Amino acid sequence: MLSQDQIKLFKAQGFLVVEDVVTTALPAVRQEYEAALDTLWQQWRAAGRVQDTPGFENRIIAAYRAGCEYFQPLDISLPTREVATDVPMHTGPATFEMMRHPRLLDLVEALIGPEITSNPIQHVRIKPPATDMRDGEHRAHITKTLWHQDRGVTQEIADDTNMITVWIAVNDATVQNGCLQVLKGSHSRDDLLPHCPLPQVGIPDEFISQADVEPLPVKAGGVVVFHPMCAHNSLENHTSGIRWSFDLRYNVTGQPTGRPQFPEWIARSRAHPETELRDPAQWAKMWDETRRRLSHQPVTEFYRWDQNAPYCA
Ligand SMILES: O=C(O)CCC(=O)C(=O)O
Ligand SMILES: [Fe+2]
Repeated sequence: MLSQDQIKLFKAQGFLVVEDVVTTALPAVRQEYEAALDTLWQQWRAAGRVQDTPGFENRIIAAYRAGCEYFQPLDISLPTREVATDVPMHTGPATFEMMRHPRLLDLVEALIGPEITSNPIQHVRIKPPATDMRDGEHRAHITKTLWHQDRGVTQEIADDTNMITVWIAVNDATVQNGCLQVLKGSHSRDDLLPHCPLPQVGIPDEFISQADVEPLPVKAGGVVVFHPMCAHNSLENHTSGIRWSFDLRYNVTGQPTGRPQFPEWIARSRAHPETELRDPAQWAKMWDETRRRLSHQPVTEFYRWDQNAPYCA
């Protein structure tokens, strides 16, 4: 899947854009999401909150405008703070198949080796146009994402974990609609850059040298892969349509994921193939059990940053 030159480039720069990785998985994923949104839509329509609107993209934008919460029911993880007994999330089989797409796992194997765990820090991000954003909208799943390193938003317990992020473009990601940007050279630093915890965990601008910023457009089906120390953000969506991505993470099996309260599973094992999870129903069940367990537990805070640090003022 990756050439020796691509592997070398990833090691040298801490990120890599690879086109056409999960293209064949996307039609089924789109269909699954259309159906999931349709179920929500029927409820909102029955409650008089939205009008009749055809099309996934139009419905997402109309839902945001109407204040209908589409993010959590379509996300592929539970919230990290409060987990209510009935909090929804998406665990459809097409999405599971995308997460274990052979070309994607070949790419991951080329970078972290053949014993691969699917890390539960993972999200869908379906972003409406910036012109629709409400004042005070800071959620990184809905609006632009501030500069951060993924290691900086994970518990310290995973600081030595060999992990990569695989960011999947479901529609073409462009500078106009809010693609990712990376800070070149950031992955090889010894220490994390400072982050401030509010309103969205982020590295203050004074630590970002504009000359080192590189936007990373990628076509639908392509991915951006990056190292947990590679600082990145995303641009605002200045189009009239949505920007849709998934971000998945994979780590070497047996190492801490950074979110021990959430389920992990073996996506590939050359040594013990019988341990691989291949059943989407099992994946859904793991999350159902996690929801049940966490809804009875106190909330765990997981950021290491102090909002009273001088650079956060
Ligand atoms: O898509 C975005 O806006 C940000 C994604 C991100 O931070 C990540 O994939 O780690
Ligand atoms: Fe990130």
